[in-house]
Amino acid sequence: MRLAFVTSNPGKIEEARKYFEPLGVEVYQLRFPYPEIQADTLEEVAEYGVKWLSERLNSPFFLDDSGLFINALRGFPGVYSAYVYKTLGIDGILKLLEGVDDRSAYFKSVVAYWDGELHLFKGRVDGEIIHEKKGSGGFGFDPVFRPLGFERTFAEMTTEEKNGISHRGRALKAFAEWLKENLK
Ligand code: ITT
Repeated sequence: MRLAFVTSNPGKIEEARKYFEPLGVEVYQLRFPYPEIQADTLEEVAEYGVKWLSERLNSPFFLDDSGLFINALRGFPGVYSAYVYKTLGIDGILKLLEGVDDRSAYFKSVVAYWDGELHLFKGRVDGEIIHEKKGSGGFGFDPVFRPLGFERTFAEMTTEEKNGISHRGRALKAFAEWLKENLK
């Protein structure tokens, strides 16, 4: 089976490929820019994107909308994570957290699959924002995010390790289980 992943982010593609490969599912990147509306939740952003794409693509596809939610910043950057990553960057986030004791944060991912109907799969991972960047793997905010119970950041893990505990890995797991049940 082949699955089209609509994304501009090669990091997301790498993670989905590594996740699905052992299951015999090939993931390929479909570059088809879609509008990401300003909304309060990742679910709303994902749903709007899927509806928009479903009017333009003729076969099943999925997308992933995700974000980093920092508790001391009341959930910022959250739904604005992509924009904040491009503008403030990791250094900007570290600056905002200077002198802040509560470094707790979580990543959330909403994977939305369209096959004529919308199916949403979600995942979350809790952790903390460390004080300086560590590691060169992954993408985005990975070098400063250390998941709870681990000594290393996501950027210091292999893709498989990250997938085993990450927000996206969890959403992909729910998606894979659904596919297994529904594509018999
Ligand atoms: P597409 O929308 O084209 O898929 P994107 O990078 O713009 O790619 P999002 O709109 O979902 O993706 O933005 C999420 C941002 O949150 C992303 O750019 C990263 O900065 C950050 N992010 C999401 N998942 C992450 C992860 O697993 N590790 C590190 N940062 C992540």
